[in-house]
Amino acid sequence: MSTETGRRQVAGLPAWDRCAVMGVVNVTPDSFSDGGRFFDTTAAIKHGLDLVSEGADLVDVGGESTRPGATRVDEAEELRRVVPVVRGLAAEGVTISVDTMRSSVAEKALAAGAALVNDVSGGLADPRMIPVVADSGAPFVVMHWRGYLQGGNIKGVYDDVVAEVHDELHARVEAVLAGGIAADRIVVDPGLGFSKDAEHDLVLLAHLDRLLGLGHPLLVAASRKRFLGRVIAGPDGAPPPARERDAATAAVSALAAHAGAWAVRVHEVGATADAVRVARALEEARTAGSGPEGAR
Ligand code: PMM
Repeated sequence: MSTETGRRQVAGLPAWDRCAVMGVVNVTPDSFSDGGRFFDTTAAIKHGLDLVSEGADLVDVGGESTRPGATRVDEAEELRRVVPVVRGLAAEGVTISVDTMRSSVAEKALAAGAALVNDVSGGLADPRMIPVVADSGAPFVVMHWRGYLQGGNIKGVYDDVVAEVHDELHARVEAVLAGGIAADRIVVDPGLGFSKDAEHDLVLLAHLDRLLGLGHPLLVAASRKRFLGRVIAGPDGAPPPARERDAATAAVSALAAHAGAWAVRVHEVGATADAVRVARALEEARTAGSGPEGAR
């Protein structure tokens, strides 16, 4: 799985010839950047369909906010939020990932038509998650996670963030493989903003090649995150609100696609859909330009 194609393809999902665009539907009242806007089932389904028409290849449906300090939603409520939206989007032929740390939600979302399980805890939050996903045969996103974002855990401590995230992800991938999920169905994700500060996020983004060295397709989820607010802050140092970070997000999408990411997870899809196409065109131009003709 060390080839470009291997990094770009996940068994059980459609193959895209470029970095895929994962649009976000947060069915939550309190998510970090879009909480409350798509809380109602009908609005959430419509939003997912809008994201597809704007260029999303797949839609990530989540019912629990992971923002720092968030309290956990209970299981029944998470199911109530997520399953009807997954069912509604699946009926329209949308490729769906379910963003959950609970095996029960993953299981019911898969039964309702989801194709991929995206667990920000990488299987750590719920011991049943890996067996449930293994039994289903669905692909699985293993994100780098150091626990719930409460208290001291909000800000992680690292000597060498790239090496530590790499090694901890490697250990999770080993656990997931041992639990029976096939190697070609595992996606890795650095977990930007999860127990990481702005510097950590930037260093990780600057070293995506190291994470690609894990030999699995890579998902990058930078959309509207705090580190981008910091990067584009005005002269007074105040970060713009989350919804004014979409141009910066699209810039990260282009860079991540260029670095070889399998997919980028974003709230605003249009600009990122363009960005990944530009990255793809450059890739083609590089290949065309590397022969004797193109070298002129
Ligand atoms: N970040 C959030 C939610 N889900 N999933 C993956 N795989 N990686 C992430 O970094 C990630 C995620 C938090 O973002 P949001 O609440 O602004 O959508």
